[in-house]
Amino acid sequence: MEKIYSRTKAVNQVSGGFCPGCFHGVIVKIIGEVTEEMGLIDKAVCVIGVGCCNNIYGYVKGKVDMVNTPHGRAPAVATGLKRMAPQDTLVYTYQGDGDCAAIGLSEIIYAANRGEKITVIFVNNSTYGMTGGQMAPTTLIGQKSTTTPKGRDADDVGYPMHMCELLNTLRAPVFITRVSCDTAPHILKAKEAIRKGFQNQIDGKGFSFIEIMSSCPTNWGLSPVDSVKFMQENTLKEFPIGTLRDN
Ligand SMILES: Cc1ncc(C[n+]2csc(CCOP(=O)(O)OP(=O)(O)O)c2C)c(N)n1
Ligand code: SF4
Ligand SMILES: [Mg+2]
Repeated sequence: MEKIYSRTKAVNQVSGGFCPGCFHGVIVKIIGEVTEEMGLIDKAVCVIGVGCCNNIYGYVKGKVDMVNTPHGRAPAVATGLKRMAPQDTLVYTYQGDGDCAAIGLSEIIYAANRGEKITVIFVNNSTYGMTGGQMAPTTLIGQKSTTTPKGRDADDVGYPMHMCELLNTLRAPVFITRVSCDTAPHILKAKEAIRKGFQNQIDGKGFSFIEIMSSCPTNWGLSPVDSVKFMQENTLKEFPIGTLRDN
């Protein structure tokens, strides 16, 4: 599988893929920047989950190789790709919290436990954005969703799941970190975390997991500015940013 083309840009200059104020767009941009800055455009394969993360398609189409996977199965598909492709292929998944922490929980746990040499970019916006705002595993206690109209009640549906902490119980992962998009300095740190996750693959190290705290103004029913406030006053308290492991 040898690539015979050469490109200079990792992201198309298009608009309209995401709702106004949604951080998916920012995350796609910084992934593209890191891919370009590290000279990895011709080596990258983006393995896309199902959800609003699917909209990455329009941005990377024709720029970076990609595979669209069934809901939750991105780590399994990435495993096959990484094992079969030349060693220097950069395989990363782009997944939401519904995709990665609900329907795909088994895939992510076992890929991490096997220490697959892939990078997982996990966007936590505490909701099923694409399908209209149902409760996700990461929905906060008391947070309203279409399936918890009175707010999430732990007695009924349990507590928010912390994917970084869960994966940190396994031995194999080499890099587990939680970053955020709520401020410009945090976005720069998120970009550095993506760079580190990609560098780990170049260096032949194991599984890297980057959780990026995000928002969903549309389904939270808040303006973009109020969504950031909600993140700072609520989501980031439940999901504090920080690196749990860096081997
Ligand atoms: C097998 C299967 N079950 C359910 C769905 C419906 N579905 C599409 S996206 C989605 C949730 C996406 O939420 P998340 O992964 O958090 O992404 P977001 O849109 O919030 O970025 C669901 C349940 C589906 N496409 N396939
Ligand atoms: S529905 Fe939510 S997660 Fe999806 S693009 Fe709109 S704001 Fe972003
Ligand atoms: Mg989500």
